[in-house]
Amino acid sequence: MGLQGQEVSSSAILLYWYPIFFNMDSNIVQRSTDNSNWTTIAILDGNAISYSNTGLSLNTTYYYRLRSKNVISPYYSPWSTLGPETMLPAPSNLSATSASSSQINLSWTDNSTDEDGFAIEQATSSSGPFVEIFEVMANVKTYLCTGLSSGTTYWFRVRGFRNIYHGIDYSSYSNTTSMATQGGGVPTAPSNLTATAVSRSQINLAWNDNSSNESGFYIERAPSGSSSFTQIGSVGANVKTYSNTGLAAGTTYQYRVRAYNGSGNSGYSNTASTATYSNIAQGKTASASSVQSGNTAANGNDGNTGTRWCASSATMPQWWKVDLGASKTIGEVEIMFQATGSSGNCYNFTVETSADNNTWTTGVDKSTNTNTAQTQAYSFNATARYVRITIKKAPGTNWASLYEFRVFGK
Ligand SMILES: [Ca+2]
Ligand SMILES: [Ca+2]
Ligand SMILES: [Ca+2]
Repeated sequence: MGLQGQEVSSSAILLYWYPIFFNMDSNIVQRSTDNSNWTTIAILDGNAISYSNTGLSLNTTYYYRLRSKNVISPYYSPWSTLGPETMLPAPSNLSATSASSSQINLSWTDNSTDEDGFAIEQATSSSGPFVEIFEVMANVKTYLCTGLSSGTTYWFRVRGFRNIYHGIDYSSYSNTTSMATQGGGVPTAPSNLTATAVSRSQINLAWNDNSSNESGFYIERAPSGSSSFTQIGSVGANVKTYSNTGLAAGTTYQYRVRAYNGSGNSGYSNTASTATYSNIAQGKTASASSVQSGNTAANGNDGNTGTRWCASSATMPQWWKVDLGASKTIGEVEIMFQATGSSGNCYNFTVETSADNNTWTTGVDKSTNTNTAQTQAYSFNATARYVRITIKKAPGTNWASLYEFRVFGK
């Protein structure tokens, strides 16, 4: 029945076939990576004529086969086979430079060894539509895009292709990049920059895009109290947000952005600053359902990883609670337990928050926890004054106990 396949990305293949046997009850699709051991990946309706197999890996060879089944006889058609199939890696690192008022130069990294060429697509908006403007030969890694309009932003993406008997295999797309042609002057400066902390290590930026001819925006950062800004990243044209990650906890950062194009840079936006979340639980009033002599509730948030709170017996559940002193924005908790678990033998717990020490909302439910690590961090969003952990089970014969309970927020 002529099983065919077209790779539609670097991880998906569209299988299709022409039915020879009609009035069959089902189509059985099998896959192999050695052309010897087969696994059924789909049982389709007898009238099916295609199947999309996704989640495929690069550097793996795939074989496919298909047969139809009629349950009454029962009768199986002969196998129709396809393969070997190897997926085409996507090109990467697509970048663009503005060469003149009518030309943008593209370059990319060629990651494939058996492509027949690369197809270049262009759009005049970040959301497309992208239109193929040219195909270059195999191993070509540049394209000079000419005949463009002056002072105009264009978006580009590239994908590899391979000519096959019945059509064309395609890789996934490269990154999309934007660039403006020269002319039309420098862009208008962005405005209304805001900086919002969302965790102990991340601040999100947002701004107003006031220009129609930018190639993109540069993001700059300076430490608190400093005027020495350095560029930390860039985004494409019409992008109005940026997430700065990998930051230090409880630290204030300043930001400013500006637009750029082939004619130069815009002025700067306003400067916006904020602090990442810090541990707002340390040293605050703590209490617990029970306390073993010497291992007080206060030990659970004293900032010392050598002291711990422990319940007074093996009885479960046991809770430990901190009063943050006022309503706070909470984004994450981190618990350093007394013990490390083993497979199927770890702390089971919930973390709840409350505004009034009476009504509680679950932020983290690890009642059936599988994380055996001694220190575990969980993100959730809440506005609350009280945070409580209820330990329902501890590894082995351990009692409910923790060295440190940290709450990241502000
Ligand atoms: Ca190549
Ligand atoms: Ca814009
Ligand atoms: Ca401690």
